[in-house]
Amino acid sequence: MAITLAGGAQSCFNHIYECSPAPRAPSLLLVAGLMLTDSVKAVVTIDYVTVGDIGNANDSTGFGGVAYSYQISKYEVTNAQYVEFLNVKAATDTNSLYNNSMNSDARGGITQGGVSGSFTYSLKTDMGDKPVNYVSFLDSMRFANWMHNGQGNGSTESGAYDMTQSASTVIHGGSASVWLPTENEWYKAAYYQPVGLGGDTDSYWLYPTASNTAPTEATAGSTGIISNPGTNVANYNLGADWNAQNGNVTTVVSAGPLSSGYYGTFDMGGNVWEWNEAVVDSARVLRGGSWLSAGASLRASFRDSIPPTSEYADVGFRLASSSVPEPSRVMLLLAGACSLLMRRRRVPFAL
Ligand SMILES: [Ca+2]
Ligand SMILES: [Ca+2]
Ligand SMILES: [Ca+2]
Repeated sequence: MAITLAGGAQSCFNHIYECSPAPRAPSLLLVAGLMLTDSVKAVVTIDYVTVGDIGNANDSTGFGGVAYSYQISKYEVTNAQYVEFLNVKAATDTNSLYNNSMNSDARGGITQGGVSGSFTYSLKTDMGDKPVNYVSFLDSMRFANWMHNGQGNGSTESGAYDMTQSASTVIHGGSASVWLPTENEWYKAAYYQPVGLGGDTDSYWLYPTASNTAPTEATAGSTGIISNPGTNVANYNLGADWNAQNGNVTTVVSAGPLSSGYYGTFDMGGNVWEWNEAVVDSARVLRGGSWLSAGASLRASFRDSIPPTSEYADVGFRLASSSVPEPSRVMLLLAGACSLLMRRRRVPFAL
């Protein structure tokens, strides 16, 4: 059910409040080197982590088992990354990749200038390294297609997803190189850690911060960087107040590495809910909770689902990708290719 907050943001989620642990003292100072650099690049670079531990069993919830190695993005897709997408693919925004609430809502991060046919998009102050929001499942699939197709003029309509199919059921094709995580891929990256490698007794944590204890609520400095980074911190439950908002998105790296999941992902609990490919009654599934959510929403036992066209201030996404070959294998392949090429060309010198 949609609710409207005093700040104008909307959410479709019921509040399930719970007690939070006492805030802890900050134990980590972020340095400038930790901040994302994507905002200054002309093209979008996604940082991925590899999720191995192939063939793990499901959690007691029935989720989390994945029989192959894959990559998942370390951070939620940011406004800086999405604005690059808009500037090349939404001069005429026939697919509604842009939502005016990205401008009108203080928690949105992107403005639109010009007229249809020559729209241009810019980042709002301090919003480049915040997760993009007001993006539907459709927008997220189109972003994945564009990434799959090498960005630039790459198509948004095919590649990972065939956009002529129903948004209520379409999933990525087998040849996709970039896609939205399946629910099991998302779940494993968020909650799994083998018991023999420091994980919980059943190898699944309750929260995506490698913990069974509800995270400390993040607080924010004046530019939206989490001001109490450290162990088991997440942006949820309206704790991150800045830019005159009661609860807001925060810089995606700023909870610090001590609050990441076992595989090194950030903000899988809180900041923004994240789309995954699962389907429930023609709706698409969200996981992880948001800046607005009570702690229960961050748990492994919690999932929500909303129509694929929904766009809210507390919903964004991250990407999955195929595993890259190990460096040693790449070198072997390159060496083999060079050797073959030299033989074919019969050249006596090195390439
Ligand atoms: Ca849209
Ligand atoms: Ca457990
Ligand atoms: Ca999140």
